Amino acid sequence: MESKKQNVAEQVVDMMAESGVKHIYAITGDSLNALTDAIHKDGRIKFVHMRHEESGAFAASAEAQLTGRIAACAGSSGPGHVHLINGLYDAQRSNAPVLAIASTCASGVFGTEYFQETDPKLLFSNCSVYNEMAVTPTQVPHMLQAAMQEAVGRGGVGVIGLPADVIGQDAVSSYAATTVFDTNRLPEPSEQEVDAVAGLINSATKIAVFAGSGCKNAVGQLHELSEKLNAPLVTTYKSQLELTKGAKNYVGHMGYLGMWSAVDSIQDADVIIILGMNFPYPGFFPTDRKIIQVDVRAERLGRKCKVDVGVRSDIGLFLNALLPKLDRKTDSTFLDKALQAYADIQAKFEEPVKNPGKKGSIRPEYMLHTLNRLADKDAVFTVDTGMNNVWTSHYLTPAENRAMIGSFTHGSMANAMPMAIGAKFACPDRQVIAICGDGGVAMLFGELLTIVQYQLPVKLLVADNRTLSFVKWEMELAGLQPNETNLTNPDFGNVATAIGLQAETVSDPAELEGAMQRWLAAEGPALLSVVTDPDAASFSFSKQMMDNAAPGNPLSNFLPLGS
Ligand SMILES: Cc1ncc(C[n+]2csc(CCOP(=O)(O)OP(=O)(O)O)c2C)c(N)n1
Ligand SMILES: [Mg+2]
Repeated sequence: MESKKQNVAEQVVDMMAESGVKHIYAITGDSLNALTDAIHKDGRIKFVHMRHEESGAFAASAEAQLTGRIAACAGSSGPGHVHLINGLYDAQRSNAPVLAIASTCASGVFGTEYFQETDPKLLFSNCSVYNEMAVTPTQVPHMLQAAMQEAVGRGGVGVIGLPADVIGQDAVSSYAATTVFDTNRLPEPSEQEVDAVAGLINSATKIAVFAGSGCKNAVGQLHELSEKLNAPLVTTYKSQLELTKGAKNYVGHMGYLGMWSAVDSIQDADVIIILGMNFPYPGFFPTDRKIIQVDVRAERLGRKCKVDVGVRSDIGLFLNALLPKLDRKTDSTFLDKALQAYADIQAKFEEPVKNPGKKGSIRPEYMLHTLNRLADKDAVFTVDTGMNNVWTSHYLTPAENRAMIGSFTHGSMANAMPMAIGAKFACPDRQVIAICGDGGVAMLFGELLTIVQYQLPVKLLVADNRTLSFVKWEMELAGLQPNETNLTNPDFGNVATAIGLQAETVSDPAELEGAMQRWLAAEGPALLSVVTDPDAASFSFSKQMMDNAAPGNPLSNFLPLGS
């Protein structure tokens, strides 16, 4: 093997750039400094200097999810890379192809309780598809190629540990490919599998389709399927924007944030067709119906419910093969009932618009309804975990080409602002709106400074309800006192103004729309803090709970079970 003049850091940067990495979200330090230096000298990758490594991982996760390309983050020795972990869990559980570089202390002192010593292989073992430590320069190109290839090929996090003594050494050239191969060969179903599914469907009358993000490249066929079968189309919350534009048979999405029209469609169907989804709650599925599940990932088949026919296939290829074999259904009784239920729920969702709250307590439903009207048709929304998931789930609509990302499977707080950073770097021409909780925004507050430092024109909406409202509801519904859920907040508008953003706080519902227009029209980064009702809640996944909500305020201030 011949030695090149590159050092290991330069080789790593070269391989990353050749593989399509555009940004690395990180904080430099100690053993990472050589990499930072190499990135600047090379010039093809932008180093995005974050204020917390966790945010860097969230930002990379957002970029990877929006572009489908590999994105990168890095943390320095010990605490630097330890901070990556929560964001990496999110990326891994969102199947986002993310490369994480964990620089660490010199290999000669491993196992000696050296300053900042940690073991990245132990640390990242449960949130990665590939996780290795290179202790010689020879290993670096092999491991780096494998980390990126597995991240792209299996959809998840590839981690490579780079000790301080390795990163500055001469690189060793190798056979390892310098690019990542994203093959287009998607799994197809066999004819027998398609025939088995068609037979089951053709002999049934009440059919429901439950679709997740795996359908995003097959939206036309998905709609055709539900129309041909007069089947209610139910989605996951995560995929509600990407799958529902123009869908005639859409009846809402499933789960605790969803609508009972969707839940009942799944409960009452004789045959349920599940396509490309990883919905987390098994309790929503009946156990005595016929269930067909199709997924590109074989390991997902049968994981969430009792499946009768499981098929490993790309959804588009599967539906192309299946659709010609299906008889068109004529009876629409089951579908009509579901559509009516969905329309009734939508009518209730309109009520907060007529009653938008009072001074110091704006209804968050009204806030999201107004945002949905004013945001760009191709906006990217990032959503914090908490009550904002509820409101976005009810009020955001797809428009032309909107996208929504959040911590939908890992369920971490504080994801929206750092994800908006990654989203804006990934999609500079689109409006990027972070919908943040007051608890969420405070958790990774430092990223406000990152946004100012780069003058990154993201729009931050803070729902200042002075509580960890989602958890307050959790506790109240469980019959517990909602202790430790209060937040003493600053005026977020004033704080953001002091930091250098264009910012405003609005507490009068009559002023919300005007403030929102100013905020969205800002050229640079802008923050709008909205003083919202801490007691707003919605239980639309259950007809009974929705019907029993307080009169005149059907979605809010619902007195929970047992109180
Ligand atoms: C990192 C992390 N810590 C704690 C939780 C538990 N949790 C879920 S939602 C939530 C409250 C979020 O509060 P806030 O951001 O103010 O949103 P709100 O529900 O008030 O709209 C908490 C504490 C979590 N999901 N993630
Ligand atoms: Mg809150």
